[in-house]
Amino acid sequence: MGLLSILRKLKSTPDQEVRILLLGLDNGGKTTLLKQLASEDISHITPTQGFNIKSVQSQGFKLNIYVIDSADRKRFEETGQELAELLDEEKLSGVPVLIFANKQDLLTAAPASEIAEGLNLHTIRDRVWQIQPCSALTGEGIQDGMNWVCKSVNAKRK
Ligand SMILES: Nc1nc2c(ncn2[C@@H]2O[C@H](COP(=O)(O)OP(=O)(O)OP(=O)(O)O)[C@@H](O)[C@H]2O)c(=O)[nH]1
Ligand SMILES: [Mg+2]
Repeated sequence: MGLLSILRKLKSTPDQEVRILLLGLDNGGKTTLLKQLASEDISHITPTQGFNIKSVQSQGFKLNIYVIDSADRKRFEETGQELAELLDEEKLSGVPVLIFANKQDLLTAAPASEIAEGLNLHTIRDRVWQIQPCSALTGEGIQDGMNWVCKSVNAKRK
């Protein structure tokens, strides 16, 4: 499913705005993920300068997507701290968070369960969250993640 059909799904109630904040350390795969969602060519991607934020206008519903390079174990601590800061952010309190354990196509990738444990995700109790293994390169797992996004948006609307 491309980004457009996801947006169409989310926008079926036109007076509601959904804002998705896509974050993660550099080199995690944010741009590749976005391009994958937009079904664009992903063979020529260069590092993005500054922040990588995709804001989707469609009622004050917010959702965070946090991308982790599952193969970059040296940076697990750093990405964990970054995520913890994000969860501490006042403006984002209670905002559902989807964590993509990206780059699962690499043999050296840590399984999502290991990342979840390492990052103490089970201690998150002030919001709904989900960790989804994926490969932004092959597209595997992204659909499942975005289905969770749609489900969370719809649950909040009821
Ligand atoms: N093997 C593999 N490589 C990936 C995957 N996703 C991204 N990459 C590669 O990782 C590198 C960084 O990907 P980007 O999409 O540029 O990462 P980013 O998070 O946008 O990085 P910045 O723009 O620097 O913040 C690129 O060489 C991608 O091809 C994946 O799922 N598997
Ligand atoms: Mg980028």
